[in-house]
Amino acid sequence: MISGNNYTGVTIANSDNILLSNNIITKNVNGISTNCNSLNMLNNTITSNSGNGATLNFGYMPNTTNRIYNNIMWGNAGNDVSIGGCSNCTVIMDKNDFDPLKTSLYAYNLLLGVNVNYDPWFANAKNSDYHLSKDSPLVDRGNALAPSLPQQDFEGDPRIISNSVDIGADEYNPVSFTATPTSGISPLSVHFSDSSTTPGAIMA
Ligand SMILES: [Ca+2]
Ligand SMILES: [Ca+2]
Repeated sequence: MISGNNYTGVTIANSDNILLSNNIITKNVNGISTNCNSLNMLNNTITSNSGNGATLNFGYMPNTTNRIYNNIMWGNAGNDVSIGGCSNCTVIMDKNDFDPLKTSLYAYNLLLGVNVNYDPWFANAKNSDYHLSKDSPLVDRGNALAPSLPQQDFEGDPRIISNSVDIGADEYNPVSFTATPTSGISPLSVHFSDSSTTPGAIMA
């Protein structure tokens, strides 16, 4: 998780062939800023930054392609996503979550697929828990055929669980859980039940 920076959480400058995936970039001033060629940006969660979310500038190298797939760029104070500098390149944006009223998208060849604008239903954003909730509209809404799709999500879950890949850094895993008792008398007794819809044993 990249959080709490006073200026920009992630800056990528003067580099090419970048793969940026499975990052949670939150509560910085600006989330991410690039100036590069051939960016593959997949399954990041960029939210709750007090400035802009993703400011993606691309270089002048001709005939390069930048691929922006399956990212949450939502809930930032400024623009969720801006694209510029692409005077001779292609930018593909598909299956991302952002507010179209908080964008600035200019590219020589901009290919917009099916992007969405949904509250991600994070588990507990106030406490920086950016797991997707069970009923999040972003579950299974990503593009599973995106080039360079990672094998795992940000915490090591398989990148595709259930019908398809989710949007954002987290793949919702119905059998994963976190238990953090804050009070009680030892020994604590905890009961688990399996609400998953796919076969498999619970390990506890
Ligand atoms: Ca899924
Ligand atoms: Ca997960």
